[in-house]
Amino acid sequence: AAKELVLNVCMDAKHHKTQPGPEGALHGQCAPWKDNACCTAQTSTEAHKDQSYLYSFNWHHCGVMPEKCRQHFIQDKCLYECSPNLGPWIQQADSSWRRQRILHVPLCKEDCEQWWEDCKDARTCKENWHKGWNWTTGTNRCPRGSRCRPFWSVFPRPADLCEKIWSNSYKYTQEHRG
Ligand code: FOL
Repeated sequence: AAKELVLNVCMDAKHHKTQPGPEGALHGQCAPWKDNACCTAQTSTEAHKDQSYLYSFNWHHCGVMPEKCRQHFIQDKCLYECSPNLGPWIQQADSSWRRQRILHVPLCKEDCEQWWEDCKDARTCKENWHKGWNWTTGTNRCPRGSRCRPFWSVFPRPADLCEKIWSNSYKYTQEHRG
């Protein structure tokens, strides 16, 4: 049936397994996915590192990201790398580093608002973190002409943060948790 085609699948992206399966143990905030995951244990460990090999991405490009904010980015990485339940939102991506992406995954209102609240005083120079960085040193640095500003200024509303930062991977919704 049609639903079996989108349930319990992994996207064809940079670090995902070809099919979901049990992992025994996953690191830290990725542990909830251990019984059925699209990430390996190694990827789950990397998801917690500041400068992991996953994308060589530097969260601290405008000074140190506060710990409470960092935890939301780790959680995002765990969901993105490990979830076997993103099938309905998988799309083809015309990108050099992945064949598929997620688009408009609904995010509970409270999850998006807590992410924004805990990051509002962190700083960044870009609204879309997927594109336009200066990678000449091997990690992302702010491009010429951009300025480090607080998240509340770059992303005035919670929906701006959740939707824009990863090119509409998420959609802010009025749905509640649970
Ligand atoms: N989390 C979620 N929820 N969705 C995602 O799509 C997602 N993607 C990443 C991490 N967490 C995510 C991957 N992040 C580049 C930058 C960020 C990144 C992966 C790759 C990068 O290399 N950017 C280049 C352009 C590369 C290209 O498009 O060819 C740049 O110009 O900065």
